[in-house]
Amino acid sequence: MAEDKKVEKKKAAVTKLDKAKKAYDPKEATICEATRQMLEKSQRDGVETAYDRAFDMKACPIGADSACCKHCSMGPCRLNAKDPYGKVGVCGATIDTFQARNFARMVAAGAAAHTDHGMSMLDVFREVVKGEIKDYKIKDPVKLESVAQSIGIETEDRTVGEIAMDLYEELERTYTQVEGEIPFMKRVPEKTLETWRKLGIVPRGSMREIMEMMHRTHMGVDQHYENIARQFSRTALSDGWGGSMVATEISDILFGTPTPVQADVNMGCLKEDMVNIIVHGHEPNLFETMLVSVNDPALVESAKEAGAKGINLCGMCCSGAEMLSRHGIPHAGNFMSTEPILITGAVDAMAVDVQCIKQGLASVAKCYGSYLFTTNPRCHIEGAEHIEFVEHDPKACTDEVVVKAIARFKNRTAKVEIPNIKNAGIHGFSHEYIEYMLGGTFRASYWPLNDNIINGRIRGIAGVVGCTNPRVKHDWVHVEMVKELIKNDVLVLQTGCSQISLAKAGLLTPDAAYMAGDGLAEVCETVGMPPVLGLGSCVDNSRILIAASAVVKAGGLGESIADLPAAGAAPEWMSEKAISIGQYFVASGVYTIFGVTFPVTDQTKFKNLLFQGMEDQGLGKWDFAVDPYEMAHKMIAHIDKKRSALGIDKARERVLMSMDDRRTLE
Ligand code: NFS
Repeated sequence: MAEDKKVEKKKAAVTKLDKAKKAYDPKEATICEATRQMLEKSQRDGVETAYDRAFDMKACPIGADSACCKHCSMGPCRLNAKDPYGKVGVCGATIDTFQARNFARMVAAGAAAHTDHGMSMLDVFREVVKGEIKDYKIKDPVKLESVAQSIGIETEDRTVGEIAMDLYEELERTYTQVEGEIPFMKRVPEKTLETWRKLGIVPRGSMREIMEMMHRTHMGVDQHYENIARQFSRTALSDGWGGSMVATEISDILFGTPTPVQADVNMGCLKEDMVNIIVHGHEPNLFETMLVSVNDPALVESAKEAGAKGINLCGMCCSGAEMLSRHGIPHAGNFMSTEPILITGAVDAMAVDVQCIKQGLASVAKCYGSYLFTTNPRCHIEGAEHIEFVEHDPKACTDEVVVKAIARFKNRTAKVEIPNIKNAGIHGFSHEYIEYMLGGTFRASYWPLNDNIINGRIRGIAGVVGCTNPRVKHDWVHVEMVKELIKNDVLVLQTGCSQISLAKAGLLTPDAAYMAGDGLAEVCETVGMPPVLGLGSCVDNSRILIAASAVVKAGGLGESIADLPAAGAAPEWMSEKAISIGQYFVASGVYTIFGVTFPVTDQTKFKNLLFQGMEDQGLGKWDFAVDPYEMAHKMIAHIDKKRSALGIDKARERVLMSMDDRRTLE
């Protein structure tokens, strides 16, 4: 009885607190006008989103500094970040062991997500090649050949089926191999690979690396932060040059290699008078089949019978970014817009697969009578209906989603309010297309890019990628940082949610060249390209690695990726996948800066290893800043440092272009 009273009292306190609490200001939470409108509506409707929860819940300061350990039940142990060496855990573990183990497990989880996604794609590929799956086929045999050749598979006088089977078997080693180097190591510049061999971080197979990482971070195993770091570099490399790269390459072979396509982004892509279906997640197969279902004449007819003008399909997050790149399918918004879009009341069904799916979607969907369907056996959500997507009969799932969406359209009760905002842009810059765009059909090459970097019209290259995060103003950090970079003649390559932030800000159009510095603007105008190139989803960061290798190979900019005037950033990151990506960029030789927060304690040996020691070993290095302009200028300073090491810093001083210069551009 006394217990009951206590609970009642506590409940009352919570309610009182809820009533008294001040809400956050949507204008301060996002620069995305559509998201802002929907957040204001959510406040009017009394519907809670991640923005409310981030406002209510302060991040745990001990966890934020990575100064806690819960790897055994003698703890959880907490150290004092203000006095990091003043105390150790019950087992004697130091702050450096704590941080290295925590960081390593983030890398392992992120790498597992990407590599498991890649493995799913490889499963589909195998079944297609064996003729067991008939709904997909090899759409890009040219890419099949070039990927096969890149890892030493004979292609001459052989059938597509023969090459494909060999490629499958070879790429399976990316996961299952226990000794030796994974196949895509053949794509790594020789000098970069030499550094990895010297450090003992060349990945064997991702399953082995992830397993060993989990073992070594178990209580009482690896307790030297430098040794742990070697294994997390190796694990991350098995993601970037392994699992993620397989995901990208196999998706291109099965569904087509992207070429530039104009497409719209933002919530204005929803249509009030149509059945709206959103696909949100990461594996392109669900989305590809959904595209078939929404075009099925019988289903379209049934939508019309329900009073709709037709069926409207939009993407969100990363599989959305892939469909945007491959087919020009409209994209409705990035990670921090997935709850707000449901607040429009216009979403008849949202089908999700894996990764970055907030559990909170289920309750928001319920508030507006929208369907939320999980489809992947790896991801069920309490409160969401599960319709399993089976690759051997994929249309069964997507047809059912469409049928239910039509029923919801017919019985819509929620008031529909769609922000009337759409932004056009050019997406779909694969590595292959960039090479072609710069060099032309007969001499496809990265040399024109290198030449423009050497002569200083382009100061350097930045990869700006990653999530959005309610701890910072949504989209703002991405947009301001990228604007600052292009203003300073840095060509920006983008993937994932970051690409959508910039597309919404209108920077993925050739017209945006006016925002670039004179040198970069000249190149963009001559080639007809935007100053910001969208390469696709997060696994497509592997395209950036391939492009970096091609730049090294084209010559004149050093011998390894670490020599390039290049930098990477994830200004609004939130996921463990982002940490894995950051680490494989760093291990590949790239200076990489993150925003929001960084999971380390200041003044520790581990932080020093990440922020300086790795560079001393011939790799790249980590950095951190919250302010977008500071981030951009730190990247530029690094690019300039590399330019001066290459002896091309003088070239920038005479960047003014003569008529002759312009002719060489063409
Ligand atoms: Ni990348 Fe894609 Fe977006 Fe972040 Fe999530 S969708 S894999 S993790 S939030 S960029």
